[in-house]
Amino acid sequence: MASGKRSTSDVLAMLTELAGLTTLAEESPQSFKVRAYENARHALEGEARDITGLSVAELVKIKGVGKATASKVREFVETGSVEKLELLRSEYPPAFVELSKIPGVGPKTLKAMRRELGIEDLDGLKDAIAAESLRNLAGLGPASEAKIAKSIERLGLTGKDRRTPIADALPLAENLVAELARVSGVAEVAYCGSLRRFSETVGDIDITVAAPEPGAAMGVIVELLMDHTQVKEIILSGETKTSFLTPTGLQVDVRVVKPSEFGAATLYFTGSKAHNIALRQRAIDRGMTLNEYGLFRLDAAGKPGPNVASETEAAIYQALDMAYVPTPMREATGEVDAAAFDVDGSLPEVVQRTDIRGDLHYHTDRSGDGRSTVEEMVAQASSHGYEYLAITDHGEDLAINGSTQDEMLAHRAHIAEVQKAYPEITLLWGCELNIDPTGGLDYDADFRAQFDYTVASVHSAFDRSAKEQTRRLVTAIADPTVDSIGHLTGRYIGRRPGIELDIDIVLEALFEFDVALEINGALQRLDAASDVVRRAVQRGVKLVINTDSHHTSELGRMDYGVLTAQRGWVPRELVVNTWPRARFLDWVATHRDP
Ligand code: DGT
Ligand code: CA
Ligand code: CA
Ligand code: ZN
Repeated sequence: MASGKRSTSDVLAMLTELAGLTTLAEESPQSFKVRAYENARHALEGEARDITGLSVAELVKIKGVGKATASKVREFVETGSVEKLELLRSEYPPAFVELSKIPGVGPKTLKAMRRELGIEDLDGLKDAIAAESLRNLAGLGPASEAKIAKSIERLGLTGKDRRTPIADALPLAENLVAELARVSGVAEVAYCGSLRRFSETVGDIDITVAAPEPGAAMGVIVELLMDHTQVKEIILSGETKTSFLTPTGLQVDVRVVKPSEFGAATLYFTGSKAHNIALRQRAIDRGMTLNEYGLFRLDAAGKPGPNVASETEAAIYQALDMAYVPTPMREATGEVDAAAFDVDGSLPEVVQRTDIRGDLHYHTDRSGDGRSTVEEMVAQASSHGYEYLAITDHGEDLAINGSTQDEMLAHRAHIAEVQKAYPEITLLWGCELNIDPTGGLDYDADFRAQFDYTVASVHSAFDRSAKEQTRRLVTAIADPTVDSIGHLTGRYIGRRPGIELDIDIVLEALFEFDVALEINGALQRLDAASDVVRRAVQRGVKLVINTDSHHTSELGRMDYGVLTAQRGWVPRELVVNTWPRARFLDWVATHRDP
C-alpha cells in the first residue's frame, strides 16, 4: 500500500478496523483487546490536539489509551502501517470480513464456515445455502440457515451490485474533497452522485473538480492519488476522469472540468439519471439542450448554439423556468413538475439546518453508553445556539445502560444545577424509554409522567412478525407519557435490518395521538428512513430531527437528519424542534392530554 502522510481520521479508521478484525480473531466483541482498541478510539476522537504529533508517553496520558494501543498508533504514523493489522488483514480479507455483517453470523459461526465448508466470500456462502450444507454446522440448523438466507436478501448483499452504506462513504468523500481542494490549480470541489442526494447506500463516489486548466490539475491529482492511503488501485486514468478503488473495494470517480462549466457538471453528475432526463426534456421543449457542459440554445439546424447557463446549478434551473431543487429531492418523484413554474410551482420549502432550535434526543454519561458529562454536553449544545435541549438518558429497562428512579432523580437535580449557568438554553429533564416486546415502557406511569420530555424507542427483539411489531409500536404511541418515537425501526444501514412494521397503521397512530416521529441523524441509522418520512408528511404526522448524541463530537449529525428530512420533502412547519421555545413547550404540555 502507498505510504502517504497519516491523518487523525486515518488513525481512527485504523483502530476501528483493528477492533473489527480482532473481534473476529478472538471470536468475541467482549475480548479485552477489542475493548482496548474501542476505548482508545473513543478517547482519541474526543482529543482536541493533533494526535499524529503525540509521542507514546503523551498518548498514554489520555484517559482510555493503553500502552499497546499507543505504540500501534505511533507505528502507524511513523511507518504508514501496523504489523499486527497487516497480519489480520491477510488472514481475514475484506470479502470474508463482509460476511460478519450478516445477522446470525457471529465470529464463531463465520470461522466454522471457513473451516468446515471452505467458505471465503458471499458467493461461497450462497452456494452452501443452496446446497443446504450450512445447516450441518454445529449450532446451526434449517431455521438458522433460512434466517441467514433472508438476511442476505434484506441487506442487499448481492455480489457485484454491493452498495456501500452512507456512513462508510461520506467521511471518506469529505476527506477526499478537502484534500483535493488544497491541490494547486483547483478552484472548487464537490462530491456528487447518490451521495450528494443523500441516498442511504451508494454504488460509488462521484467527485467533480473545477480547475482553469483541467488537464494540468488532473496530473497533480493523479500524483496525489498514487501515494494515498485510501487508494488501492487506479483503474482508469484519463485527461478529465480518473477512477480508483479504495482498500474496501469502493470505486471513486474523479472528474475535472472548467470553472465556467462547474454548475452544469455538478448538476449532471449529481443526477439522479431520471431527474436529468426530465430536465433535458424541459430544455428540448424550450428549444435548448442540456448536457454536462451547460444549457445551450439550439440553432435553426438543431445544433447547440449560444450558452444560456452553465456556471451554477441555480442559473440552469432559473433558465429552465424552475425553482432550485435541493439535491436530496432530485429523484424524479414529482419534484420536476412541482418545481416548474408553468406546470405547478408548488415545490415545498423544505426544512433547513438553520431552522433547528433544539435537540431532543441527547445522552450524557448518565447512560452506560454515554461518553461526555452533562456539563460538557450542555456546553456543546449551547455553542450550537440552541434554545432548548432534552437530555434523554436511558430508562432503567435497558441492560447496563439504564438508570434507576433514584439515579434519574439525582440526575434531574444535577441538570437543574447546570441550568443556572445557561440562562439562554432551556434544559429539559428527559428520558429515552425502552419499548419492550409488548409495547411496555420503563418505570411506572406516574414516574414517567414526571419527565419534561420523552422519546420511546426499540432496542431489542428485532425478529418478530410485522403484526407483533406494529402492535408493539402502537401500544407505546398510545401511552400518554410518550412524546416522540426514536429511531423507528432500529436498523443499522447495511448491517442490521430494522423491525418490520405496517407503516400506515403506525403513522395513523402517531397522527391520532399527536406523537412526533424522530428522524435520527446518526449516519448508521437515518431512521425513520426518508421514504417513511415522506409518507408521514402526507399524513400530517409531526416530526423531530435529532442527533442521539452520546459524545460532544456527535452534534454534527443534525446536518444529516436535516438532509434526510429534505429527502422526505419535510416542510419546516411540521418539525417540532424548529418551533420557538414557547410553542414547543406548549405542545409538550398539551398533547399528552388533548
Ligand atoms: P450510485 O452510484 O449507483 O449510487 O448512483 P448514482 O446516481 O451516483 O449513479 P452513477 O454514479 O452511475 O452516476 C452519477 C450521475 O451521473 C447520475 O446520478 C446521473 C449521471 N448519469 C450517469 N449516467 C447517465 C446517463 O446515461 N444519462 C444521464 N442523463 N445522466 C447520467
Ligand atoms: Ca455514484
Ligand atoms: Ca459513478
Ligand atoms: Zn438514544
